[in-house]
Amino acid sequence: FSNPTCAPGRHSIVHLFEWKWSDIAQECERFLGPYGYCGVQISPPNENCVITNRPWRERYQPVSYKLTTRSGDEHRLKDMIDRCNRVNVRIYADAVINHMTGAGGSGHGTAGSPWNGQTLSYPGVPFSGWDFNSGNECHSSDMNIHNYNDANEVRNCRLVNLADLKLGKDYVRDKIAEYLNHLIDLGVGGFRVDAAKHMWPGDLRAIFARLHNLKSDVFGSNVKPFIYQEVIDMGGNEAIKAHEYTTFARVTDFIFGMKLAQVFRHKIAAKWLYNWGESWGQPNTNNVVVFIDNHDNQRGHGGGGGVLTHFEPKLYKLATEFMLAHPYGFTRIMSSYDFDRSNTNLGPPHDGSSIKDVTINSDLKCGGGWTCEHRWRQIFNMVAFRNVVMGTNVQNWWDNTNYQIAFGRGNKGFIVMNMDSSRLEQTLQTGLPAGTYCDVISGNYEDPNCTGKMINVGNDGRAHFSIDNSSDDPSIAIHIGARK
Ligand code: ARE
Ligand code: CA
Repeated sequence: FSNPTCAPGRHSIVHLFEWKWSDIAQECERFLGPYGYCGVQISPPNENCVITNRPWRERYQPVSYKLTTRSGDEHRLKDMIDRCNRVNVRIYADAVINHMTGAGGSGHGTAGSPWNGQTLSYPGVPFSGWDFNSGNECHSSDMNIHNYNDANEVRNCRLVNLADLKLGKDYVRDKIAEYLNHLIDLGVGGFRVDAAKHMWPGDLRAIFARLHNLKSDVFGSNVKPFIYQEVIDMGGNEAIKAHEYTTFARVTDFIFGMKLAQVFRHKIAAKWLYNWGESWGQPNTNNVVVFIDNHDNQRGHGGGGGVLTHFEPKLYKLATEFMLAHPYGFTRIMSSYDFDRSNTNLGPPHDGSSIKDVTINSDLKCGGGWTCEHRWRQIFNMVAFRNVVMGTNVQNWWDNTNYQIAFGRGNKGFIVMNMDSSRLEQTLQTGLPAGTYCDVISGNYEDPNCTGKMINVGNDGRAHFSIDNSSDDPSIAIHIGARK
């Protein structure tokens, strides 16, 4: 389950948070396919409860496994999956399988199914009280999780009062596997597993063992879904460790964004990045999905403060460029919508109860409240850089012993970054073949021209770089796919 299932030559996914299926289908065709993205993490596709003012977080409260949400119905979902697969872009579904709605309250879900969190009745599945953990499994006073040092409590009690499924039961495992298999048969390439820390590894293995192979006309024969589990392990003293989950699928790496934020916020000198990766206390590179921020921590929910987000574009772009230039981990780009940071519940741009279309401007960027970090030039050009240099190691590392760094990827790419308080003027060994290259940070390569800076690499592989530290983009990146 640890193989990303991308089409050849593609190595990054983007989380199109709260996008409609119809917009994602178009985005695959008009942008993600042509610009080399591997895939899209979509918001949970199953029926969820309806909360007043439609906050984004209602989608993390399942009512049933019917495929109707504000993003669209099953017909739209299938159309999106087919259209994305056709242009070599895979769909990864956010699977919320630890719990149902909040325990308490009642109502109807986005597909019209009734639910009752008091009696734990979810007839749309159906699940009833017998299918949830009770005082027999959970020993905390109010059935909620309070003590993250107690593995039993974290896994058998309620995460923020959400009705906790009894995943040890075959019936519950079967229902969840049936849901995931429905998505596999529709053509998805894998899953993000929400709140995996709150499920026993043995229960997850039992569910994953029930999963079908991916559709062979798209993925080839005998290919298993790509699975990355949300396990928040910051390397502290909590009872649950990421390594309990990495023997059978990947985990989301929360140390990554926390540490890079410290570097780009000048708490740790950038020169120390020379051994970025496992040496920084992170899992093996083949066991992680890495990211600068996610939909939770960009708004102060779930997992560590201080991460960089689109609200700080200069540092955010630099950190993302570093992530994409460096070989460690499988990379995920966050694609957000704008929100007032005093209201972390605010849902996506909407018109009454429906999500608004994503609007695209002539400069490739988005409008209408959609941030679309994945369409920022510095970011999509580095997604392409990563595709070009994949399979090579870090070489020709250079630093000024402080906040100016540079490194190459074999003989395929080279990046120079200046986070220091003075100008960078250096002639550096790039490892690249001689030629004139386009800097893909300041502009694009539009065959045969560069719209930004040009860098000349000599016969000896050396090139001169000059970077003003006060520039909005104090970095230069070149690769053999953008050579004049
Ligand atoms: C909402 C309300 C609650 C209410 C509940 C039920 O906010 O007050 O009790 O509904 O009615 C998201 C939101 C939640 C929201 C939930 C359901 O963030 O606020 O609850 O949707 O609507 C832990 C988990 C981790 C989890 C984070 C948020 O370990 O799995 O908390 N992240 C995922 C998703 C979230 C989602 C859920 C799980 C639930 O990405 O978007 O919640 O499906 C330390 C620990 C971490 C812990 C963290 C925060 O860092 O190490 O493990 O993360 O603290 O507590
Ligand atoms: Ca649980």
